[in-house]
Amino acid sequence: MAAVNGKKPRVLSGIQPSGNLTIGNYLGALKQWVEVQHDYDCFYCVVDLHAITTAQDPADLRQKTRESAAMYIAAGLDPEISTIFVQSHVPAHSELAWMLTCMAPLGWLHRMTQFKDKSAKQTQESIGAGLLNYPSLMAADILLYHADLVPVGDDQNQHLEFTRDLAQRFNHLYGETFTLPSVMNPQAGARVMGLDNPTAKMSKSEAAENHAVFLLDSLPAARKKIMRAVTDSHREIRFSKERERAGVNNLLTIYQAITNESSDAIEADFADMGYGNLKRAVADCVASTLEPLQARYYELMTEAGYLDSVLKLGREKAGAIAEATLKLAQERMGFLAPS
Ligand code: AQP
Repeated sequence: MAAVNGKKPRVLSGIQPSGNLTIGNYLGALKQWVEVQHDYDCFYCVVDLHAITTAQDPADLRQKTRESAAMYIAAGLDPEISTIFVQSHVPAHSELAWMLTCMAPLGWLHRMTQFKDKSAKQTQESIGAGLLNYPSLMAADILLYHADLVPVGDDQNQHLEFTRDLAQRFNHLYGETFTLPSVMNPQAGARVMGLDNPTAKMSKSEAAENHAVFLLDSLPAARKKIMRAVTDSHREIRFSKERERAGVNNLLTIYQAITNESSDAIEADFADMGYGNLKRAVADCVASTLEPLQARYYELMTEAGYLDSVLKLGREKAGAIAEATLKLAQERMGFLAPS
């Protein structure tokens, strides 16, 4: 997408501070955020309001929010270029989310795969209404900034479609107000699967020990998890959509997302090699990604005041844009302006 009238197209995305970030979050989201930050006007938030759609311990939530923001910078986001902020610091997110919730048909919300998956893990009594309304909040995040592009893993594509549909509905009812955003998925790594179960998406809130490599895992621990990854009883190393070959496909995908090599080149490199070689190669490239990221992260966490100053600046920049959009949407919907 090219700049229009000298203005760079806008990007918005976020990650929930609902646990420790995984290489799935990195390869599906963070890595492309960093790659596009010079070409677009980028806004990246730590989406704490989304995190509370499942139960969170208050002290943990506060801590994970700071850690996630630090991880954004450690992964390569430059706060002088990208706007980094905490979602709850900009109240317009909650306010527009309510307005959109009131317009969101229940049928659309009930069709969301993430809601079905996450609610299936809870009892009917413990599912909060926020889990169902999650996509309306995500729509508010995106629409407040008139984002053109939303870089995410492909598990979020359905929510992006929902956002477009809701924006269209609003524009149709109340007049042209919101920009329709497009999804941006990485070419490789759009869905990293669990190392212990390669038919399920790798998730930060999944408890099983060998499920995910976390960005703050020690390098030996990360290596160990990859060496233990579930594979199959075949020998050939090639990309495959077959369910029973999902483990090897996942390792190749992680390798490709990090090295940016073509599928053909990777298959040629691993021809005549065994699964042990593949796992070692994946462990090496994951370790070389984690090492500098962790060094920067721990440095940042000791720089007193720096993170707070980044988040304060982010809140001011994001808040100004979000407030203006919210005001316009409120006017369009018929709210009486305060005198
Ligand atoms: N396994 C994955 N592969 C590729 N991308 C992924 N993302 C998440 N998991 C993978 C992308 O990371 C961004 C932030 O996701 P999120 O934290 O907002 O929510 P999520 O998609 O529900 O991520 P998790 O890790 O599974 O969190 P929990 O366990 O809390 O639900 C998004 O761009 C997402 O696509």
